[in-house]
Amino acid sequence: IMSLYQGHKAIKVPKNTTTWDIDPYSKEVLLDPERFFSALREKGPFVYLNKYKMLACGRYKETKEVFSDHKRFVSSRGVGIQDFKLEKPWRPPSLVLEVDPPEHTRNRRFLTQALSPNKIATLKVFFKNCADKLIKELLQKKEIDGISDLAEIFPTKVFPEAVGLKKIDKETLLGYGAMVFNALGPDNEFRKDAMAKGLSVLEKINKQCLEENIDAKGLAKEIYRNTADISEEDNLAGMLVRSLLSAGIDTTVSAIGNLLWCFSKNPEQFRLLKNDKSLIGNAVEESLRLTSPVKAFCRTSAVETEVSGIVMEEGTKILCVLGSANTDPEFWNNPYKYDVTRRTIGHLALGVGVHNCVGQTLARAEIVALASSLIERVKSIKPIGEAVWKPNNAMRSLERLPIILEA
Ligand code: OVM
Repeated sequence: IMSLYQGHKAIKVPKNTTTWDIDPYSKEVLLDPERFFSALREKGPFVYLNKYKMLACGRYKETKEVFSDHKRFVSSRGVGIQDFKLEKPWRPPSLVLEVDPPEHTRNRRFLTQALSPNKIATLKVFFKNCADKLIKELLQKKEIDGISDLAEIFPTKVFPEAVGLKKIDKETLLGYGAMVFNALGPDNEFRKDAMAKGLSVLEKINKQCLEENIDAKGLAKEIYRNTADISEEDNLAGMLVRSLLSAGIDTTVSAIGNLLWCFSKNPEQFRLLKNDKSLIGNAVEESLRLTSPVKAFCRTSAVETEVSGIVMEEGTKILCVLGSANTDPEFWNNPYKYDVTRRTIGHLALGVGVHNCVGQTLARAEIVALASSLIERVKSIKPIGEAVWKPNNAMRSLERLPIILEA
């Protein structure tokens, strides 16, 4: 008899698997993930979470293996702890994030076309001009909050314009992002808080996805154009635009905040960058690796299967901790060091396999534009107070980062 537990099947402890009482979604863990990561890796290829009756993995090898095999480890049953086969999700499932091939392959192609490197290339000057303008303004203020004055401002300004969103404000975008990512966890205080803003945000988001509210020049219009023949089908284009709004804001806000955190904590690395601008791309990759803005996604085993000697039953939820894989000492030398000269290749911050981040060219273009402005215009980034992290069931982002930008 199958019992539903925390929205998924309560699995039995697999043979040779350590059990663990920790709550990965507790405030303590969310605010200090690195201790959780190293303990998770120490305990074996997979651990059994007693509190959730599911598995978690945080070693590079197994995290990559699970993520790379979309046939055995599906996304269509949800990439949070809820199993969509057993419980109704809070919103209609995403047509890319929460679906498997072959549907995924077809739907993703519409996004790939709209977000292709040559389309993004035309946006780079716009991003850089916006970044320059913002940094110039902030240099006047000197003492700033790296999050509310910078990380939250930049993507919420450039992204809606690039995508061609006519009717959307920063608070709605950030509020929706908080819902989407906190919804991946259990129904704890963080999920409840995010959902409390609920209906009004959802209404605005759905409205924004309609063709009439989309600018003719942006990337979203491209999606409407490319799906024109088949778009009566279930609001296909609108749902794909919704994916841009879900995945495009919180992620880059977090990535930029975390990059500033890396810079402010490692002034010698910032100086290295100022002396050699060719390292910028790598400095961004290294911040993605070290801080993994999307900390974890789940997969669900579609069949009974085995990984690294651990046999898991059908319907097993696995919390794949990307942030932990990205700091696994078996794979990375000195993994907790922010090192802009490291050959940062193979990190899992943007996923791996068929679901790897479809917006990554756009995301990187935004972050690199901002990083370039910083190293060109700012002499140093000094912390002037405690960095405060913001608990979130799936993201690793800052609430506050008091810094001084010195010209
Ligand atoms: C989506 C979606 C939502 C959240 C994250 C994401 C990181 C995608 O709705 O398609 O990818």
